[in-house]
Amino acid sequence: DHNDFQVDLTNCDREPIHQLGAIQQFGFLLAVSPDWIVTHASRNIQDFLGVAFDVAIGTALSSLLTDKAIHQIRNSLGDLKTPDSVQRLRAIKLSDKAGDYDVAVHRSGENTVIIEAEPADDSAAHRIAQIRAMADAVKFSDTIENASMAAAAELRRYLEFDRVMVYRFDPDGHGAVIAESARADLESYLGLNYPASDIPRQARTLYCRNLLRIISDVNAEPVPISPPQDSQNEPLDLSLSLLRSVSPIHIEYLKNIGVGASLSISILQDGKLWGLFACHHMSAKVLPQNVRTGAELFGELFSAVLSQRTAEVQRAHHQKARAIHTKLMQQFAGEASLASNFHEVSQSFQEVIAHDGAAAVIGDEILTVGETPTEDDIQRLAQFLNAAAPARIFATDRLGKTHGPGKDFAATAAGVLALPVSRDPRDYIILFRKELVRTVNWAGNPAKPAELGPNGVRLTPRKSFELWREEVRGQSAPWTSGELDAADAMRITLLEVVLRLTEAAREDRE
Ligand code: BLA
Repeated sequence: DHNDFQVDLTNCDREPIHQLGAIQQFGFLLAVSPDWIVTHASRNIQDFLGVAFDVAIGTALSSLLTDKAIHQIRNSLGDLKTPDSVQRLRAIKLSDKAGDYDVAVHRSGENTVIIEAEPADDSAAHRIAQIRAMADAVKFSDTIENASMAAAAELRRYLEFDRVMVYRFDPDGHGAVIAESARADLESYLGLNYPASDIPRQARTLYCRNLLRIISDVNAEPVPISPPQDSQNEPLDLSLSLLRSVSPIHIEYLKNIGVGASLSISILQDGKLWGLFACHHMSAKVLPQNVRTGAELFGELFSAVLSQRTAEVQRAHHQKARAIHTKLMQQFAGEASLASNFHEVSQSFQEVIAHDGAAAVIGDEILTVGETPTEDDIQRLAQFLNAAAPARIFATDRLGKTHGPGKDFAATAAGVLALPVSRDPRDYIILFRKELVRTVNWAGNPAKPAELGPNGVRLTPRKSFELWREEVRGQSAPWTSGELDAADAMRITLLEVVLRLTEAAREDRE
């Protein structure tokens, strides 16, 4: 039974956080079937609609809401563009007994429509005007770092929150605070790293579908939804819900760091979660629907600017790689072999892909420039590449992890980018990057994301974001995706060149 799931630190990734069977208290929820019968209600609907939840369940929606309201809700369903769309209605009168409500409507599965409502709040409508200037601040920033800093500052002013951070994920799921704007008396989190377990996988998946997550009061009691299950014995799927209640572990986490309300806005790149605007308020805070919508739009704009900047960098890289292609073709115009030209080739590479040393493995011959491992080490590396890499480029910033002997020469060559430049036998051009010993500042020891909690059985997330320094060894600067693209283009160029040279050599023999 889903509702009996006991979350602890070993099963965080499996907690069904979209099916907790409860909502936050700042609104109410109704679920209806295709024939507009109320199948579920949050237990607090009495406070809003003047009808007890157990009376409402099983009755027609029209016994709770006015025909006009139902008409508006039904129409909004027709406007849903994708299965994950949510429609928002501003200030509608739901019943004769109550005032105006801001409403969110979406489908949950085939047979359920979820209606969430909160008292209409127009008090911050003037803030929407700020969004124009916020957009400009981001659009006219030259780098991703500056755009992030500008965005954090602008968003904090707009939300009137105590702290806004840009939290960026790395490929391992760990993350770092790359920009921050915070109330002057708060300790800064800028530059701190956090383990992947702080935001479990299923939460990250949800944030790709539902771009704004609000937790309005960490001290509020969740409001149960009744009944806990539907006719298929399943709890309601609240993936796209605005009011979705929160895992007790995450609530503890927020309390531990003194946060009263939190808001996260997803930053997506190519449909994947690149990062979050992580926003904290030190006391409880409910944000009106129109302010949330503005913030969500701003997040989408930021994502678009990010894509644009990334594309610009890639384009510049691509142009450089094409220029090198032409140059390489010229270098090999005559009869010259790869071996006799290796020095020039490695210089051409240096212009697009910075490296500390390079080697060419051509048959039994090994040529090197700059700082490289020994010939024996390179020979063994080539054997490893023959087995490990198919006919594509191979890149790692921590060779020792996949190729054991690499550990011994990590200081000179922790990073390896290898390009196969012939079919059979395998010849390679290999670029090396030396180890870059760096210090990562973690918020607490990442290997120990928790301590034993007061109740013994359950663990609580660590109490402190206190600085914990880790020295990272055996790693080089990473090969960027632009560099990898360029390397692949150059591999193809060289493959052509080498084929042509082989061809020419054969003709000479004949
Ligand atoms: C969710 N964890 C989150 C979220 C953030 C963080 C931003 C999104 C929800 C929100 O806005 O509050 C983590 N918050 C951070 C980090 C910083 C920050 C890293 O401000 C850095 C400055 N959390 C744990 C452990 C578990 C866990 C050990 O630390 C599990 C055992 C769970 N975190 C957890 C869960 C959610 C979460 C379940 C999802 C909450 C939800 O959306 O329902």
